[in-house]
Amino acid sequence: MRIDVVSIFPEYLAPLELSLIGKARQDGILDLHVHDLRSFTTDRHRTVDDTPYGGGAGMVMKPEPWSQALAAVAEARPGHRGKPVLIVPSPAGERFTQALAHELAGEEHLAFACGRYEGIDERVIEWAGEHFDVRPVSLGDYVLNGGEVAVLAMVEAVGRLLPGVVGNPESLVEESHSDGLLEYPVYTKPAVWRDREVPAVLLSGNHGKIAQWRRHEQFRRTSERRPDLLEAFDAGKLPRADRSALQELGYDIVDGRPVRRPGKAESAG
Ligand code: 6GU
Repeated sequence: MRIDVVSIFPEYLAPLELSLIGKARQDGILDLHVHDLRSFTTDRHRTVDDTPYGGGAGMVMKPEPWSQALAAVAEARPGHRGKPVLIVPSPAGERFTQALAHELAGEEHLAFACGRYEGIDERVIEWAGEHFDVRPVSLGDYVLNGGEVAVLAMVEAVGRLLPGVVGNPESLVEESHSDGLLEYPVYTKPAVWRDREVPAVLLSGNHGKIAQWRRHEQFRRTSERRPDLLEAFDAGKLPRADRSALQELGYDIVDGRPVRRPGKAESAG
């Protein structure tokens, strides 16, 4: 996969040389290029921003350096079919999810346009549609100073899904959000630490029981921390053990979705 990132702070992307993503680049799995937006300016001061039409606080990124940078990125694309995807990190974008990470991991070429200040002149986003499949994307409902930190998160989430990046692909199967539930809690040695014991079932050697306990913990955690996820969970054709786990946690299955049983107080455990 090829990835191009355009930013006025290319140094912000330095962590992409580390760890698994850094290794993926060395191994030739990820061909990542970071571009300095200012190198596409033509004035002496390398200006990238100006005051907003209509007034208001802050500055807006000028269209010309962006169009030059994005045209160069669109040119550089490794000769293939279709438009590359241009991700525009923005709190006003669609939500970044594991599903979107999987979708993007299937692309040959991704580009990221890191805005700063109050954002990029909207005409650039419109024009870019001629060369890219443009997707404004948000990490969540909070505001960052610019797209760089969001790009670090998205490149890591996408990059680790590329074949050969994560050593044991099974790690990708049993993790939070891979099946719409949060992950179960994990423990390692010692079996007793500061008077706290590892749940006995995990020491039992009974793999059926362990799998059942872990599944129950996934439902319990998701119910406690992310009831929105549990209510959206496809409970249509669950095995009997899963149905009773949901029952125990106070959920009925209605039209294939878990629905909190009314009137029942939070049950213990
Ligand atoms: Cl993707 N960008 C910025 N600037 N702020 C954000 C964000 C993205 N996601 C949440 N807040």
